[in-house]
Amino acid sequence: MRKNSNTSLKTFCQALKRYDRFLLSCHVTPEGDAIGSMLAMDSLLHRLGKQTTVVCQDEFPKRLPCLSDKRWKQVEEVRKPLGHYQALVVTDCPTIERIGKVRTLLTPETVIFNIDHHISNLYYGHYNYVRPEGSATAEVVVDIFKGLKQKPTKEDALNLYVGITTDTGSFKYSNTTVRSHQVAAELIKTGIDIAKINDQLYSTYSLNKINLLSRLFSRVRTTANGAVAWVEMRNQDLVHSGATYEDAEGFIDYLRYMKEVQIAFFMIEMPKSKTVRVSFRAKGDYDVNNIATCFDGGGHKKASGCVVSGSLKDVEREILQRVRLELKTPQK
Ligand SMILES: [Mn+2]
Repeated sequence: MRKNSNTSLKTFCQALKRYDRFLLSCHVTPEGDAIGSMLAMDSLLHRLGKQTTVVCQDEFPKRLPCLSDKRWKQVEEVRKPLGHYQALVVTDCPTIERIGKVRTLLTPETVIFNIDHHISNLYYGHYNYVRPEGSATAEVVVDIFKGLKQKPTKEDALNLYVGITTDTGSFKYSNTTVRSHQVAAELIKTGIDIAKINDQLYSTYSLNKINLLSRLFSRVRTTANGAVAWVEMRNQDLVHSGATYEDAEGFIDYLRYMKEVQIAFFMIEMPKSKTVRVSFRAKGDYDVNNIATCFDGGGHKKASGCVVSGSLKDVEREILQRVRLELKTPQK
């Protein structure tokens, strides 16, 4: 029976203890918070004597060399018969669709544990522990460690710290709270090397990436006296710069760094599918979760995304229209 609402920490932790064979997964195109949270949950369940398998639709991202890929499996590599796994732990996914092809490993009997911090979460689990006030899912996972009376090891701390620091933009975004810092402080006490972690996370650019960025920078557009900024990435940009899709990750933050900008969006032309992936950032009172939701996407107030079908030109027009509406009526 699905609950469609939050489960108390106690009930959530007790329920975790009842099962023995777990799959753990996170969203497609996984990033620091999704992976760090999932790996920490894997370690926690392992310590409680559970059998666990970590599985994701996509490859382990190359840009996270500070995290370990040794537990990582893709769907084709999971050889156990269907129904072998009793439960699935999902981290950082507002909807179950976000795990992509991992859904093919589930049966109607699979018990779903949903751990997340997205405000747009649909409470799709049999057990849901969703804390939108958490800066990162990793912060929510720390509660679960406490609920099960376990302390993060140094490796768990590394995984969780990466989740928090990447989701808070190195503790700069408005989702950063006193608690994010407190949790980070606890994690740092295990002896993790944060200078090294930060270098591994951010000092990673290739010349190809720099060339891609220079193409994108040269085309940034603004409207509404600079309150809205946007740019599109075309397949051609990758061909000419030799860069990859991963190299474009985080580009939207540069738009956010512009002084007058209140709402920024970044459109990526997807190969062959005639769809455009759009990410949004907001400052001040503006809410881009609202905007993404209009296009069947979602996320957070200050950071969200969606996939829209159509040509870059059409999508740009539709998005700009909706962005202008938000600019007129900011959500408090
Ligand atoms: Mn997250």
